[in-house]
Amino acid sequence: MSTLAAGCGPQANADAESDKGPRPASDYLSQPLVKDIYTADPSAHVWNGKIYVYPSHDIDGPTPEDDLGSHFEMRDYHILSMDKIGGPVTVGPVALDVSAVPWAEKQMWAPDAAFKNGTYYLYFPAKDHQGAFRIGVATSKNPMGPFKAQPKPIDGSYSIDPAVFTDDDGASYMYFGGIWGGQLQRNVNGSYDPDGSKTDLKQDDKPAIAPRVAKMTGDMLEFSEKPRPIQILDKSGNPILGGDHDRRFFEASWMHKYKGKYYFSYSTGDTHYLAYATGDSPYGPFVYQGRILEPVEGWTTHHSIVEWNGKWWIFYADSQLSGQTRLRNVKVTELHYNPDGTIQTINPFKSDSKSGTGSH
Ligand code: FUB
Repeated sequence: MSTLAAGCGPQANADAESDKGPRPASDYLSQPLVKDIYTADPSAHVWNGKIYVYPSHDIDGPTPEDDLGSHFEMRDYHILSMDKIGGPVTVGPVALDVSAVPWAEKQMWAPDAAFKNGTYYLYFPAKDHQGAFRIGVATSKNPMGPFKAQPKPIDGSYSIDPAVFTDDDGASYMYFGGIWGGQLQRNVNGSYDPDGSKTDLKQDDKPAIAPRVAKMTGDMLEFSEKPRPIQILDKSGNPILGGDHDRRFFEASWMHKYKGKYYFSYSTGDTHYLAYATGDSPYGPFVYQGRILEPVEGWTTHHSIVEWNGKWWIFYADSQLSGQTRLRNVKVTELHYNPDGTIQTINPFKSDSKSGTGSH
């Protein structure tokens, strides 16, 4: 996750823009939800008619940028809430700090949350004291926290970016994983390989490293099964290959259901797209359909999709406020489906109008 590695995409775009000066605020499709703190990786949920957003809390740390995302040095979480989209946004107090998580050392990356039987669950990745990303869970009776962390990470968890989806039958599933700094490539053989020289498997002609899914136990605190790889196929039924950087999974899983179909969406990382694939089961396989969001300003792109007030919304992030990859701000805009269930591609800038078909 580095601007250093990106030869194209938003950073190249941002560099070109800097020659002309910064973009005017009016050119961004939507404006930052909050300006008091830097936020990214927004996981949105609607509980009791109110919208809660569980973001990463970006801070300006001292570590230089690298391909492993070492410059994302987040230490805590603050929850955002709003009564309606477009209304005032409340920034909650610290909901969980890394110092209160016995197993975690640093880098509290993209979280998600769930609700069941009167308890809210905050799922979060962090590096343990050996430098391995694991996924933890913390609980609260209040959606804004504070959350109390379980003493150990979820058994069998690894890598980053948990997204927990609850199906109509009440079963919950965690989708997770991320390559490069997210370490998925260090976990493909069943145990953590500390070799930090790997960013991905570098097997361009083989199926790309797959994101993972695992069903949760009834108490939402553990996996009830070993995480399984998720197949993302092209329309001919062939797996998307590792070399297909425009379409292969990189990080930032999200799952939502629309008209009975399962929509698995994700970031393509170094090509900076949010893409999606659809299927008939929460386990997949999923068939690649196209792009949801074109590259934003900043290196990363990460999102959630939620229904509120009869419309569908995508929460995402860019670097509008700071101009820096490590200091991001979350945003929201409406998502539109075509009659055949495909999603209309969104362009995050008004001056570039080639959005609307979802046909990439
Ligand atoms: O915010 C840190 C990491 O950057 C997230 O976990 C990734 O999804 C990317 O947004």
